Amino acid sequence: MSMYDLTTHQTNGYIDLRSDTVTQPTESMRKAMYEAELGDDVYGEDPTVNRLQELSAQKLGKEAGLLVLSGTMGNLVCLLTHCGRGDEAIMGNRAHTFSSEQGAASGLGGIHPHTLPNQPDGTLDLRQIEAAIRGDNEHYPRTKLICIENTQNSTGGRVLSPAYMSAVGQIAKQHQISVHVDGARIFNAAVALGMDASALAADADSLTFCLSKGLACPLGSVVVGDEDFVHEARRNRKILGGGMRQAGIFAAAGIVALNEMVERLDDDHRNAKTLAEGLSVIPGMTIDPSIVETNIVYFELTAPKFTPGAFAARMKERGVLFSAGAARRIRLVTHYGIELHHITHTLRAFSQVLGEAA
Ligand code: TLP
Repeated sequence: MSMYDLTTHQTNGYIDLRSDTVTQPTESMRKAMYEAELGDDVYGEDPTVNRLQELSAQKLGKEAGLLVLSGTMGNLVCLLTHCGRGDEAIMGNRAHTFSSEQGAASGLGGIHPHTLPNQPDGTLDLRQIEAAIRGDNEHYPRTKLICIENTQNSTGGRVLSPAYMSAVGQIAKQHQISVHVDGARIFNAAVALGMDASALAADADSLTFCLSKGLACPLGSVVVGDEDFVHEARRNRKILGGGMRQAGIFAAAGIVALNEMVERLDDDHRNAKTLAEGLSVIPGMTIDPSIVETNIVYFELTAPKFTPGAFAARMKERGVLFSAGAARRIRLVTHYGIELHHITHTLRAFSQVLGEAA
């Protein structure tokens, strides 16, 4: 524990705003994991995995679910299921599937990404989507898929509305192609909108959501879709080495997460808003708090005295952790374990460090 005694749920002693992936499992998750009934899931015989998959499908309004190890694995399994080699998938130039998965879709699947610019609100322009869908011509790859990310991480955890999701679904239907939703944080979107996540998945052929972000599980994501899709996705999970045995040991935490950890995401959103509003009055950085809708806050470090790395190092000395590379646009993420008093401490530390720079 650091000299500040800052956090209740993290073991590193920092107010760790690097990501919601740093969350630790709750007491009831640990208990459920200890008590989980297990079987061999490659035989389909782990009752806890089966329960999590059914519960996930039910929450997202789909026929079936498939437990995978990570969001990256879930997205890749889905892309491989929708597309063959040389097929094209439309996605945002700031989508996680495009920028942060090592180009896995093309590297491992031969899938050709067709990127469109993410708008500041996280969406892809509907006319641009329509225009990007290829006609039948022997020169062209075949367009098979539209990938949408909700919430959209790198534009600031932006929430895509059910109306937008269904407009994308309509376009896909007209052109007989599919929609995949990278819903790593779909429950953040649902809670921000005050609706069931199923309303956001209604027009998706597949969706991946993460258990190991704001929902605080130690690992895991779930893919949902119809029975036939999940049957094929299961084959693709296996070829990627994702066939698991007594996986109920962590599926048990997933069940607790879906039952106990969704509604509290609202606390993370409120804390993110408070953080953004506090940051907006500190000289040396710029931020528009009005665009903070969920648990992700981006600000621009304008104080010329600091490189992002030097700034992060000074904040770390004051007990606050965030990632900083070369870019002056810096991300902070709120999550389980970050409470209002941590936000207050963080704002004070920002003021002090940037005050030195004035
Ligand atoms: N995001 C991580 C990093 O990879 C950037 C984070 O800290 O935000 N889709 C979205 C929208 C994501 O944000 C992430 C992870 C993933 C997929 C991949 O999930 P994992 O890390 O479980 O493979």
